[in-house]
Amino acid sequence: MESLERVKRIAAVHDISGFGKCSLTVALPVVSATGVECSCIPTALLSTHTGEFTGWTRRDLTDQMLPIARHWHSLGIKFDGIYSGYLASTAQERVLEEVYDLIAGEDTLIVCDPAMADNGSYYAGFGHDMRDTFRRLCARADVITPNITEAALLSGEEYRPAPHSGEYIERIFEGLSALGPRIIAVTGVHTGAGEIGTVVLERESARRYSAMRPELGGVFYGTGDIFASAFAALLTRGAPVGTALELASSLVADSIEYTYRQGTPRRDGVAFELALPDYVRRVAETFRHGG
Ligand code: PXL
Repeated sequence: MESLERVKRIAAVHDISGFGKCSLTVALPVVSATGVECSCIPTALLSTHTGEFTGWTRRDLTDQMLPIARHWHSLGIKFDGIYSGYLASTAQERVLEEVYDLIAGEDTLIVCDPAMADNGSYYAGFGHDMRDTFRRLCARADVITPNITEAALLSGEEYRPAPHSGEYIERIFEGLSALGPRIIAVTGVHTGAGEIGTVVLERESARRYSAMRPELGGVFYGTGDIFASAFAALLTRGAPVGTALELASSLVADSIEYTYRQGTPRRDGVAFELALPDYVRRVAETFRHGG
């Protein structure tokens, strides 16, 4: 019988927002749909995400994170990737570092999505101390996936809504490179020609990649999380950077298109469920041909 590829495993460290399709409610299905196992360490439990909702409930789960990681460590569970996102507080920086020490091996891919801001503003309750936390965490990561607001904050560049010139992006790449990650993916980049998408710098080869699609206008919540979840899982499974970028970007673009056609409220999240079957087919096709 043909030998089967070993299923890779990711530990996803994000909050769980019960409604609104972001963080773990996106990471779990998208990582799984990529053919990668998704274990999780929840950082906080909220009733909804904090964008455009008010009155959300929230419980900080800092005290659960290390006991979970210690238990996994005691069981000898190995992780091919650790993919983190929204943190409940800056105090979780130390905790995440300890999680790495407990469950990351030599070859574990560390992916950090510095989820703290969008459209020029910090998320509710966050400020520059969270930026400093993410600067340090990005230094420990192999891959980072900030949106353009987060990339500007982390690199020390001024935030610009749009358009984003090549020269502006290069300055951002330079600032983020100084933090140390090998692969930098900046989402929500507007070229100014009615297009929006993601630009990637692979530092070792100095190669730049870009995936742009026509812009539909406005904010679609959760798309950064969909991109980062797919990109993290594809790289963990072994896809080359350009392939991972194209596949993750198609999933985001298709999810946005379905949402646009459905006309559902933006804050409810995007209809990625409708885009997953095509994504799964493309992923299967990619890995049939060896990634
Ligand atoms: O999508 C990022 C995100 C994650 N978690 C929470 C959020 C947001 C964005 O607003 O509020 C709780």
